[in-house]
Amino acid sequence: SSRPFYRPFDASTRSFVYGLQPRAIQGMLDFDYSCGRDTPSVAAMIYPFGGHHIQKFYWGTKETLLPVYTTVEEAVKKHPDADVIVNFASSRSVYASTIEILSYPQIKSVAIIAEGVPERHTRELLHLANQKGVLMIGPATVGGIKPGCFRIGNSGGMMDNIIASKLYRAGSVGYVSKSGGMSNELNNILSLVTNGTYEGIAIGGDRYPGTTFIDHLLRYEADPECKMLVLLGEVGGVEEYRVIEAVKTGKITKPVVAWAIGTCAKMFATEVQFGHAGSMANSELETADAKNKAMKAAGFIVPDTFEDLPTVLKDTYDALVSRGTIVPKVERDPPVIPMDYKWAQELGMIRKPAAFISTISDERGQELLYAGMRISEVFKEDIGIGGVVSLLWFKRRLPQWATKFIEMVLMLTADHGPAVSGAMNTIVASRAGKDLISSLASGLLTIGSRFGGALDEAASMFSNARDTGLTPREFVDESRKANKLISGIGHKIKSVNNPDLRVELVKEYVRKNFPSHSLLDYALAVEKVTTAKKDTLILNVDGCIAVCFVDLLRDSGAFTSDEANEYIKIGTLNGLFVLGRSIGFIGHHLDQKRLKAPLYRHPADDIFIDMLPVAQPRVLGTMQ
Ligand code: Q5B
Repeated sequence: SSRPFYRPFDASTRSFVYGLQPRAIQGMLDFDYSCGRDTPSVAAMIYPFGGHHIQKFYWGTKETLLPVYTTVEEAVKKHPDADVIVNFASSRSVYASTIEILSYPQIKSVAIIAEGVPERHTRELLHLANQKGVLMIGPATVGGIKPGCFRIGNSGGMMDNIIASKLYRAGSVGYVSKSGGMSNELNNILSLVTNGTYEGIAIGGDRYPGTTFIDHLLRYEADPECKMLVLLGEVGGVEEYRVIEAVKTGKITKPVVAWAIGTCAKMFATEVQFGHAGSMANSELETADAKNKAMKAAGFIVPDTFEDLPTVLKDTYDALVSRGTIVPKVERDPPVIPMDYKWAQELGMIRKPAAFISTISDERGQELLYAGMRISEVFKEDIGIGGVVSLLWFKRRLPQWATKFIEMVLMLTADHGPAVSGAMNTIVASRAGKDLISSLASGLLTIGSRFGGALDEAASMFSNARDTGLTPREFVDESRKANKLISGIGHKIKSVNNPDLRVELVKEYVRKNFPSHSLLDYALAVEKVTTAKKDTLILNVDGCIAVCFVDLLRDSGAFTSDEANEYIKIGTLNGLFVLGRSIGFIGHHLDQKRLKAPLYRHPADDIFIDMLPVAQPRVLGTMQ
C-alpha cells in the first residue's frame, strides 16, 4: 500500500467484509456515497459457507453487485487493491479467521468486531499483527470512522446520525475512545463545537484491546491533517499512562483534550465493573479520577467534569483557529442519501399504491384469517371443508345445507375410475417418471368443455334458456339449429338404462334440502327431450351439479341476484370439479408410483396412421 503508516484509511481505501453482514455493508456503502466516493469501499465479502455468489446493494439511488468469496485467498487474488478486512466472525471463529487473514501481506488493517474473544487469543493475534505490521482494531468494537473516506462496519450509527455529525467530510480532530456508543457522542459534540472529526477509533472495551490509545494518537500526531487530539478513556487498565508518557517525552506535541469516564465509581462502597470487560479499577492507578489527575498534570486539557468537555473542546479548537493552525473549510451542503424504502415506510413518510388487491385471507396478524374468520374459529365451529370453500370462494358463511352440498360435490367428483381423460393423462405422466405436481397438472389440463369442465357453460346455457322463457323442447331445438351441444347433457357410458348414481344422489339431496330447485327441474325436463332421442343424452354429473349450484346461488338467500349471476359468469362452477377430481388424480399418481408402473407406450397397432408421402422437391436448375 502506498499510504503512509499514520493514514491507514483514505478516500481510496477498499476493504473486505468477513461474514455475511448485508446491513453493515449497506451502511458502509451509504457512507461512501455520502462522502462522494467514486467506488464503494467494500470490494467483496468473504463467507466460507454457501458457495461463491453475488449480492446486490444500493449505491445511491442505483444498485451495485458485490461478490461473496468463500476464501480469503480468492478475495485477495481478485481484489489486489483491498487492504482492510472488517472481520465480523463470531468469538468462536474469529481467532482462526484472523490468523488466516494475517497470512496475506496485502492486508494492512483488520478490525475485529466480535465480543467475548479470549484475552489469550487477542494477545496472540496482536503479537502476530505487530510482527506483520498490520493495524489491528478490536475486538469488542464497532471499529471506527474516517470522515469523508472510510467507515468500519456500523461505526457512526444510522445515516441520519452520520449526516447530522457531518461525517461525510473531514474535520481536524482525531479521537480515540473505548466505546462505539461514546464515539457517536463525540462525533456529535465535535460537529457542534469544532469543525468535526478527522478520524475516530473505538479500540473496544476489552481489558487487552488490539491497538490502544497510544497507537492511534501517535498516528494522529504524525498526520499533518489532524490538528487536535482527543482521548476518551475510562476506569480500568493503564493505557492512558502510556499516552501521558508520550506527552511527557515529547512524542505527542499536538493539544490533547482528555477525559477518563467512570469518576462516579468512588460513590460506590465496593469496586464497580462497568459495561466493558476492561472497565474495572484493579488499583488506585486505574481509577478514572487518578487518570484525569495524571493527565491534567502532564499538560492534557482535562475538563472538571464530563459535562464541561464540549467547552474545553471548543476553547482548544478556537485557539487553533485563531493561531491559524486550523483553517476551517467552506461547508458543502449535506448530501442527500436516499432512504431505504422499508425504513421510510416504517416511519410513515411514504405511501405507494399497492400492485395487488386481495380480499379473501390475511396471514399478517397473530392468527390466519379466512374471509375475516380466525382459523381457530374455523375449527371451533367445525365448518368443514364446505365452510372453508364458502369463505375462500364466496367470502361468506353459507348455511349448513349449502356447505354440506359443496362437500357432497367434492366427494362425488373425487374420482370416476382410471379410464377418464384426466386420470389417463395423470397415469401416463406418472409412468413417464413425472412428479406428483406434474402428473396432477397433466390430468387437470384435460378438464374442459367435453370432460369435467362443462359446469360453467351448463349453468349459463340452462339458466339463459329458462330465463328467456324457452320451453325445454324449444331449448333443445334451438341448440340443435345453432349446431351447439348442450353442456351438461350426454355421457360416454351412462344412459337412461345405466343411470349415473352420482346424479341420483345429488338430485335426492337437493330435493330434500334446497329451499328451491327450479333450474334442476327445468334441466330434468330438458333431459326428457334429449333422452327421447338417444338414451345416453342424460343430464350428466357436470350438468346436474351446475344447475343445482345455480339454484343454490339464486335461492339460498346468501347472494343477491347480481352476485349469483356474476359467480356463474366468472367461472366458479368448474372449480368444484377441479377441486374434487384433484383428489382422484393424486390418488392415481400415488397408485402408479406404488405399483412402480413402467413407462407407458401406446401400441402402434392401436393408432391408425394415415400419412401421405412428402411431395418430391423440385431441384433448382433442372427445369427447362
Ligand atoms: N349429442 C359427453 O359424447 C359427450 C350432446 C348431443 C345435444 C349434447 C357429449 C358432450 C356436452 C359436454 C358435457 C361432460 C362428449 C360430461 C364428464 C365427467 C365424467 C366423465 C366420465 C367423470 C359424450 C352422439 C349423438 C350426436 C350428438 C348428440 C351428444 N352430446 N346433443 N347436446 N350435449 N356433452 N361434458 O357419447 O345426431 O348422432 O350426430 O359433449 O356435458 O365429463 O365418466 O367419462 O366423472 O369423469 O361421444 O362423468 O355428450 O356422443 O359425441 O358421439 O354424440 O348425441 O350430436 O348426435 P358421446 P357423441 P347425432 S360428464
